[in-house]
Amino acid sequence: MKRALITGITGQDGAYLAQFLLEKGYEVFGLIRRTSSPNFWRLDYFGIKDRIHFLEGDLLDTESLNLAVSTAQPDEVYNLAAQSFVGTSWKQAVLTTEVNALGVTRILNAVKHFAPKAKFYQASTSEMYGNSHLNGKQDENTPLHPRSPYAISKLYGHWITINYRESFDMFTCSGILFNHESPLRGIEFVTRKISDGVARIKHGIASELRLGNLDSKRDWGFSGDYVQAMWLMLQQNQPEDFVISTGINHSVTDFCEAAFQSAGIQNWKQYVVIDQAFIRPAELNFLLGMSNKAREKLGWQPKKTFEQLVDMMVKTDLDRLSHYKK
Ligand code: NAP
Ligand code: F7E
Repeated sequence: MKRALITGITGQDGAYLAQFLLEKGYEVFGLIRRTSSPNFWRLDYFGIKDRIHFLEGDLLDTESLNLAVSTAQPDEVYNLAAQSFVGTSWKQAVLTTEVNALGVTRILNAVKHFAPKAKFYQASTSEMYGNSHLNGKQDENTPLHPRSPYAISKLYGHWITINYRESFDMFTCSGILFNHESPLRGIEFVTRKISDGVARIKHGIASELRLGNLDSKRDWGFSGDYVQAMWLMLQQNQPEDFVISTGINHSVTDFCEAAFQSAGIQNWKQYVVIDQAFIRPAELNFLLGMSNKAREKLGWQPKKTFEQLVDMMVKTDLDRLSHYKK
């Protein structure tokens, strides 16, 4: 039985990955932070909480990571933990950097010392590109030009992962994943904010949805498809970095339109209010990923379409809020 250690197991991708690895017969260890109230709603969604070995730890705390890695003795480590919200990264730039940049070095050191043969996955991001592109698209060779403290911290995580591969002969991979969503997405991200907001409007418990920049475009995929790519990267004989994306992008406007349509609401524009509070100090206007390398070498491709993803998110939020229905 293979053993996997997942940091960020209580997050969106952590829950999908844990479910996926358990189905594959892995023994799954999850790093969790000490919190004043439990945060297992995503693992409960899959009913898998009792099948995971939880280890207390924090990417800010070296000793706890050393202990977690030496206890789990993993074959594979998936470093998904992060301060992952771009908007917050301007307000908490130092914390974001401590967790997303130095945190990667801390866990890499723990792996190097306590499980040197383990394969390591780092959750890198399309945010590292900023507005940089080649012919309107981004792939593994596109220059990086991060435009937020989040993206800059992730750039460090990306390069330290590569550096440990080149310096210490460790099996480390960096997955450059474009936006991926699901009904388990955090409520502050625009897709879930929209699906939740649409459900509230449909049930008569809200009358408007306040958003920022409706013109920005993202290459949105489904988290359940993307965690499979993480696993595939670690099943290769040689460690490499891969872009994971759908190759199709949509604007925030498109997402709104599809979401209101899923709920059967006409004239959606009357419900959307532009609020300056959600406009970012620096924006990424356009992301569109080319995942040809992953499709060829990993045999990976996304299964869920944009329309299916939006519909799934809206229907789940309609169900979740149905008891509030007026
Ligand atoms: P998420 O839902 O925000 O989950 C983040 C996880 O990190 C949570 O489990 C959180 O724990 C944990 N965490 C935060 N700070 C920590 C710390 N100091 N020590 C230990 N754990 C900590 O994020 P996600 O969407 O699943 O994304 C997973 C990873 O992929 C992140 O690294 C993100 O930056 C990256 N990424 C995401 C996307 C995307 O579109 N989703 C795209 C590219 C890259 P709590 O539950 O205790 O808060
Ligand atoms: O914003 C615009 C916003 O916060 C998407 C993270 O998982 O993916 C995610 O980062 C777009 C931006 O995601 C609102 O300005 C408009 O252009 O959902 P988001 P993100 O910033 O793309 C990358 C790949 C990651 O790595 C990150 O961890 O939507 N937008 N109005 C809004 N965004 C939010 N959050 N709220 C709004 O009201």
